[in-house]
Formats: sequence, C-alpha cells, structure tokens
Amino acid sequence: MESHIEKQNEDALQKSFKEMISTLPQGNCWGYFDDLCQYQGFWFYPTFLQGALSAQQQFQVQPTDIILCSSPRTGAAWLKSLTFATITRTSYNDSTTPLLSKMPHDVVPFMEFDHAQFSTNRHLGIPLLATHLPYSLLPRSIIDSGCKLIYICRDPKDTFVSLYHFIARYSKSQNTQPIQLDEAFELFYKGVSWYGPYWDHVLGYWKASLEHPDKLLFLKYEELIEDTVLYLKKIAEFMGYPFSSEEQQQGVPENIVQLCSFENLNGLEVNKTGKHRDGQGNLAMENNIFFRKGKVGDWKNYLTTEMPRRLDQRTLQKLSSSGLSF
Ligand code: PAP
Repeated sequence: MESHIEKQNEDALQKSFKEMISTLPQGNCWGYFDDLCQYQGFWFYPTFLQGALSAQQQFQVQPTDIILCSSPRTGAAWLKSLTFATITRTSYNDSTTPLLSKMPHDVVPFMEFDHAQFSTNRHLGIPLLATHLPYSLLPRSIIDSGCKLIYICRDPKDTFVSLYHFIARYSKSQNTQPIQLDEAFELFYKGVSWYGPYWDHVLGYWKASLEHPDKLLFLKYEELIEDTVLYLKKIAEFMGYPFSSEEQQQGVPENIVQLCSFENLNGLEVNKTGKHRDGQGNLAMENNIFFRKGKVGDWKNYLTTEMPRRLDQRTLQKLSSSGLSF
C-alpha cells in the first residue's frame, strides 16, 4: 500500500508536471476537451502528456513485455485484439475469450493513462501494453530493456479521415459543435494533431525498425487488411508465440483473424453499447465511437481533390529518402 510520504511525493511530482505543461505552446484542440500542447516536437492532450511524463519516470518494463505502439486511428484496437487473442489462445476458447465482453482497448492497458496512474493495472501473465507515444518519447527503460515493440501505421489520408470522424463523433456525444473537416485538415497538414506531426511519429518508428528489426516490427494497416493471416503469423512469430504446424492445420490463425475481424468485433454487444473509461469524466467514451468502417481508401468519400493531392505531396516530402511510402 502507498505510504503517506509516497503519496505526498507523487502529488508533488504530478503538480510539477502540470506546472511545466501549463507553460508549453498551445494548439487547437479539434473540438476535444482541452487545447493541445507542444512538447519536444509533438502535440499532446495535457492529460496524456502528464501520463507520459509519469510513465517516463516510473514505468517498470519487463524484458518480456511487448509494447503495441501507434499514432491514433491507425489500427491499435485491431492489433490489440489480434495480439491478445494470440497470446491467450491456450487460456481461453472462442466462447470464453475476454474479447467477447471487453472492448480491445480494455484488454490491453494504455501506458500513458492506465499504467501511469494505476500501477496495479497490469495483468502480469499478459505482457501486452499499448502507447501512442512517439519513439523519441518512450520511457528510457523500454529502449534499454530491449523488449519488443510492434508499430502499426496507416496511409495519412485514411488516418486523417478516421481521426476527424472520431473527434467529431465524440463532440456530438458531448453535445458540442464538431470541428469542420477543412479546419481539421489544415491542422493535420500542419502537424497540429493528437501525437502529431503524424509523419514524424511514423518516421521515428520506421528508422528504429531499420536499426533494430529483431526488436521492432513495423506494420501497415493496409498490408494487415490485405493478408491478415499471413501478418498474424509474422506477429505471433515475432512476439515469441508462433503457431505450431498442428495449430496451423487446425486453422487456429484463421479463427483468431475471424474473431478479431471488424465485422465480428463491431457486431458485439459490448462494442455497440459499452463505455470506455466509464466514470473518468471527459475521458469516458462510448465504445462504438472507436469502430467506424475499417476500410482502406475511405478518404475518397470525404476529401476533395485538392486535399488528397496536398496530403500526398506532404507525405512524399516528409518521407523522402526514408525508404518508406504509403
Ligand atoms: P484509436 O486510436 O482510437 O484507438 P485505432 O484502433 O488505432 O483507434 O484505429 C481505429 C481505426 O481502426 C478505425 O478506422 P476507420 O475510422 O477508418 O473505420 C476503426 O474502424 C478501425 N478498426 C477497429 N477495429 C478494427 C478491426 N478489428 N479490423 C479493422 N479495422 C478496425
């Protein structure tokens, strides 16, 4: 149990984080509940930056941990469900898996929120943790421990459209005016978006994956959609939980892919009517806000001709000579 002195120290630390955050440059909040603030080249919501700073100081990584990293709206929930189902495949069956009663974000703790605040939040038998932090801001202990990281990214146009809808749906649920698409577009383009600039986030992990391919698996949402079984096998192998030939003959990877498919998860009662972070004030959200279409190329339905051209140009310019493309 936390002693009185530990609690006082913790309160003082959190107060110093808040004071530091209040001095940072601020940026448009996209209609979410707090302005963004800029820290070491990236934009954050203050609550999550505070959690990130706590995690940087206090997070105790295990060398066997597997950290699922992503920028918002690039496929984290899908990656969480696939990795969770893979790791727990001998503990649960199709009718007992927690994925039927919890939304994917609730089976894998989020480092800069769940873990930063409640260290007991970890289920030590399940080594998965998630973060939206850029590579350069990961707690030093993660890099030093050599634990494994999986990063998922997505075409910037679909990422932007998904992010815009997510925040607009959240605004509607709060009865506040959603941001206009063209205003959100200009902000995303300039890099003023949650954990943005998006391209810098992707590049940080891309470069690290080239330097440490055995420690960082770099995935694209589009590739995962194109051949989910193939990529699930790669993910399982990378995590150290490979499918045996017997399991492959029994169709275990295919079953996991089916369990975690957009259609299946989106149709579950918990994801239609449940609430994420219930009781956590502004951070509480309907689970169904997280699921939308789960398609590649949906940007075509929302972006006018000039917008995709500008975003593509930005992507080319930002990723030039990196060897990465979308
Ligand atoms: P988050 O940052 O809010 O956690 P994240 O899970 O990373 O979001 O990504 C959300 C996107 O993944 C949504 O895309 P869309 O807006 O273009 O539809 C969401 O619908 C999609 N998604 C969620 N679950 C799945 C799944 N099982 N398979 C494929 N896509 C999914």
